[in-house]
Amino acid sequence: MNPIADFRSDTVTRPTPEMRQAMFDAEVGDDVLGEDPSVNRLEARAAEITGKEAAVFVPSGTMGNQIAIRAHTQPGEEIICEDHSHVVLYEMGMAASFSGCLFRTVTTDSGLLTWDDIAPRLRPASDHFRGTSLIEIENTANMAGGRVYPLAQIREIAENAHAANVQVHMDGARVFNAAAALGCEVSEVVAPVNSVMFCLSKGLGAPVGSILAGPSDFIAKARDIRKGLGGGMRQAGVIASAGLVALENSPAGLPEAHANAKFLAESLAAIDGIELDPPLVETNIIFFRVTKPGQTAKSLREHLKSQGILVSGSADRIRMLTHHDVTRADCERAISAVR
Ligand code: TLP
Repeated sequence: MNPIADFRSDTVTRPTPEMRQAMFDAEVGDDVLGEDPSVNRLEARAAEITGKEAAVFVPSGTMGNQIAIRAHTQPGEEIICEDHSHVVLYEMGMAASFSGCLFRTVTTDSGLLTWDDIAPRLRPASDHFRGTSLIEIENTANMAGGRVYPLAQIREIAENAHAANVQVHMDGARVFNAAAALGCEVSEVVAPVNSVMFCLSKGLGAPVGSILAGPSDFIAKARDIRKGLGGGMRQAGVIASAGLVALENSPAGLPEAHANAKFLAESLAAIDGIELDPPLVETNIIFFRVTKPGQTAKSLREHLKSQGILVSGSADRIRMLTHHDVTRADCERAISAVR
C-alpha cells in the first residue's frame, strides 16, 4: 500500500526500475539530425505495433494531436469530433489558433461517435465554407469514463469518411487500454484510421512522450511541424529508451488496472450517496457523482485528500484512474475512505 494513493490520473505514474535502467544505459545521438538510435528504434517499433508506415516521437499527447490536426487540414476547414474531446476542451484552443480550424462537435453520453452522428455535420467545400476535412475520435473516451470504440464502429466511420474524402485521426492517448479491453491488437484498433496519437506516459507508465503514427508522407510533414514547434529534442534517446521498455512491458499490466477500476466501481456504486454505473467502466477511468445531502464532490475530494487519497474531477463529478502505481490495497483504502 502506498502512503499516498494517487488516483488523479494515469499520467502520475513513475518510471519502473527497468525504465530507469534503460534510461541510464540509453544510446543517444542528435535526433534533429536523425541520429539518435534509441529514438529511431522507438519510432520503428511504434510503427510496427500500430501497423502504420511511420511514426514520430513527440514530447506530449497534446503536441501529437495538434501536429496531426495541422498536417491534415487547411485554415478554415472543419473538424468533427465529440463535444468532450481532449482536443476541444484541454488543448488550449490550438486547433483554432495554430491550425485555423473550426470544430463541429457532437454531444453524446458515451463519448463515442457513430457515423449517424457525423453524417449530418459533414459539409463538402462550397462557395460559402471550406468544408470538413477531418474527423477526430478519442479512444478511449476520457471524459466519458474511458469508454472503448467497438471495432465495427471505427470501421464504419473511417469507410464513410474516406468515401467523402475526409481523413480520420484517433486520439489514442489510451489506445492500449482500448486494445486490452477488446482483447485485440492495437494495430486492429487503429487499422481503419489515417493517423493515431498514443501516449507512452499514461497507462504505459513511461515518464515522457507520445507517438504520432500514420503514412510516411504524413509523418514527414509531422516532423517539419514538430521542429517548428520546438519539438526537436536532440538526445531524446534518454526518454525514448523508457518508452521502448513501456511498449514491451506495460501492456501486460493493463488488465490488472482495469480489474482494479471495475472493483472500485462496483464497491463505490454500493455506497449510499454515490451515483455510478459499473457496467460503463470498461477500462481504467471511473467517474461518479456525490448525491448524499450535505456532501459535494469537492467536500469528498477534500476528505479523501486528508486520508492520503488523491482524486480529480469537477464541481459535480469525481474522477479516479487506476494504473500501475496504485494497488488493490490502495483501492480498498479509497473505498473505505469514501464510505
Ligand atoms: N489527459 C490528462 C488531462 O489533460 C485531462 C488526463 O489526466 O487525463 N488526449 C487524451 C484523451 C488525454 O486524456 C490527454 C491527457 C491528452 C490527449 C494529452 O496528453 P498530454 O498530457 O501528454 O499532452
